Amino acid sequence: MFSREVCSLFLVTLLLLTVTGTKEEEGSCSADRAKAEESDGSCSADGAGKDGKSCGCGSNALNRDAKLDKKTTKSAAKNEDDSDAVVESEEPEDSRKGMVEIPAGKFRMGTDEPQFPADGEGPSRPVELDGFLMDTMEVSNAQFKDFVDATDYITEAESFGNSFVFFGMMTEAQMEVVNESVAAAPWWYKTPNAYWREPEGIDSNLDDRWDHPVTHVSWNDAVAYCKWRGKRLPTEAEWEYACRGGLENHLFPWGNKLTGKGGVHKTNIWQGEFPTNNTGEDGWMWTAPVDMFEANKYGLKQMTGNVWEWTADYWNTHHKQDLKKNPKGPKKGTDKVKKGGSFLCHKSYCYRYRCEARSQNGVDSAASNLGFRCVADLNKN
Ligand SMILES: [Ca+2]
Ligand SMILES: [Ca+2]
Repeated sequence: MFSREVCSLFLVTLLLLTVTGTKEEEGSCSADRAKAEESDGSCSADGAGKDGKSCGCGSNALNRDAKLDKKTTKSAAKNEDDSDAVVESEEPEDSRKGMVEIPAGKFRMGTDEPQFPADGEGPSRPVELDGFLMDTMEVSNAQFKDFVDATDYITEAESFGNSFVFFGMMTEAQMEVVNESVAAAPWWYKTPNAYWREPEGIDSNLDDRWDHPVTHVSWNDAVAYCKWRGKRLPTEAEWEYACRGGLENHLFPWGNKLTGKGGVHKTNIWQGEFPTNNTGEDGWMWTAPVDMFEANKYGLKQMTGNVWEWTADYWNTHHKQDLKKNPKGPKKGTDKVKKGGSFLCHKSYCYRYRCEARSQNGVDSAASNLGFRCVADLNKN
């Protein structure tokens, strides 16, 4: 069902015409960050690289107002669910299960060696944070089901009646009902009836994926879930600090080498040529269970890879270099910051499975590769 063989000849042809500029991925990179993986150029905040070509998986283009290759005439219903109306229903003590304490401290956020300067990865700047608790894993489908069962919450993808699905995940029957793709990233299909419980639309289910990360959740949905658990979304600073796991100026949560001894994979990303050849060498074609792969030194799993993770902060690409304490990002904005990259990220096309990497989506956006985890304040018992 979920294999690359589902791609029709037509689609592959379309994509090959669209996708240019991919290059071979190296199996690993130097332990020296300066000699570590090189990217093939900078990208703009909307994912466009040199010559205007997309240089990401295109998921930052998956906003509700995204330009589609065939204009939609269906207006989306507004989700009337107000996250403020979601009542905290769990005992905080129980909701703290599965969390670890991230110690207070100082770190350097961002980098002076940005791979994508237009994303606002730099400059490196000092940040001081209070300690907090963080979910060790991405929120799973089973955990989200508990929330929906208890609250009858309706996600925004359900209200809109569609979500963005990566074409390779769909069966031929599912692809037949789709007639709109994202102009800037044609491997993303606006798929009727796709939502967290039916991630590829019709005839899809979570039978073998209850322990995988929940997807097709908007920022508003994520906020509502965390609130119900008595938690909140992490700020971008908290997320990045936690991702680094106490290491300074390293690319990944575990260090600078992408893979371990013998080429052992450290996270779930894309091997092969994006977007048409997914070898699944790391063991997973699409999402992986949230407890897979090694934890970083703080005990956190899959901070990079598997699914992108929403943060609380509004998107902004200009950062001051003075010391900030518990920064919360810009006061206003439109898009929200997401961190960590996803199973669709490949070095040649979306080298964003790094702690300082960042991207953005609108608050009502949802997609196959976007999830979240929650944090909580230490002083809230
Ligand atoms: Ca993979
Ligand atoms: Ca992740």
